[in-house]
Amino acid sequence: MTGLFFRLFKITLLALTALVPTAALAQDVTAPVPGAIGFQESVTPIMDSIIAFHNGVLMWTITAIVLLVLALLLIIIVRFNRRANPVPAKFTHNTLVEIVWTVAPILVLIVIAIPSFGVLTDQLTVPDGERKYLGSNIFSWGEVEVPAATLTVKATGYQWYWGYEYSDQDEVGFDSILLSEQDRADQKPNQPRLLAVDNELVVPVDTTVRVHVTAADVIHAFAMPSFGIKIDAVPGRLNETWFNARKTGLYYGQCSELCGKDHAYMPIAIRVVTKEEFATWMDALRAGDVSDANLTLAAIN
Ligand SMILES: [Cu+2]
Repeated sequence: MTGLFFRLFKITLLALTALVPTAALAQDVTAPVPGAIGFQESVTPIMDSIIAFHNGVLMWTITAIVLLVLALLLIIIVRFNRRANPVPAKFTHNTLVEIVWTVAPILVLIVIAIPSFGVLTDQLTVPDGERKYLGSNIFSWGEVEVPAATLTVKATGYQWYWGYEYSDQDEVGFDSILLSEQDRADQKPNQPRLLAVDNELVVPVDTTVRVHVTAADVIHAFAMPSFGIKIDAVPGRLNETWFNARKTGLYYGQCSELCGKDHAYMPIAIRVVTKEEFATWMDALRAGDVSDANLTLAAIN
């Protein structure tokens, strides 16, 4: 009996910790870490709005629904058990209750949908220097100013790796392939398993980057949690999204479409560097190849 009580207590505790907003989590995490809950650190206005939406409207709504259902269950257990209510009522429906339980969920969906459409629109509208974005105050109806896109990157999903192309920089590009365990141990031993790649996508910090996403064979999806990006890569279609990262560093994402047998082996690694580093790197890429260009950056291992 005591064992069961403790098990129930532990489950309740776990459920409660899942409700706590994620601010207490370790910062500077740019890759998934074992045992973590919540989102990775945000470095873009879009991810700010996603986290604000999740920790605000969504969490309050879910908490209210859970508490309401819990209260209803407790009332039923206490007031309508066999001892307290020996003669059950015979009616089968109540018009008012039926209207309420149809209308209430619709209202809940509307409350969730309105701010989420704003966030979704922001994700898919590339900045022109004039439009304003929601940022961490999703009820501001547009406050964050983002400069127009000055760099275009095209990501192509292949079976099973990513190819990157700098569309407005002489269309230079390269492939980005998962490092084998041996290569990772040799070249980048401190980078996470199944996420480290040979060539990261390099972009400058504080720059609006337009991202074009497509695929060459099957459907993939380009997802970078810290940037708030997740968009399908569909053969024959060109999808568009954007980001503006405010912090240098190495960020990891993964293909997010079940695309085939090596779906789990096509990570996305984006390296955000200073504008000067990016200019040097880009000159070297234009003049030679990606290995030469990567030599201009500080080695990461
Ligand atoms: Cu894929």
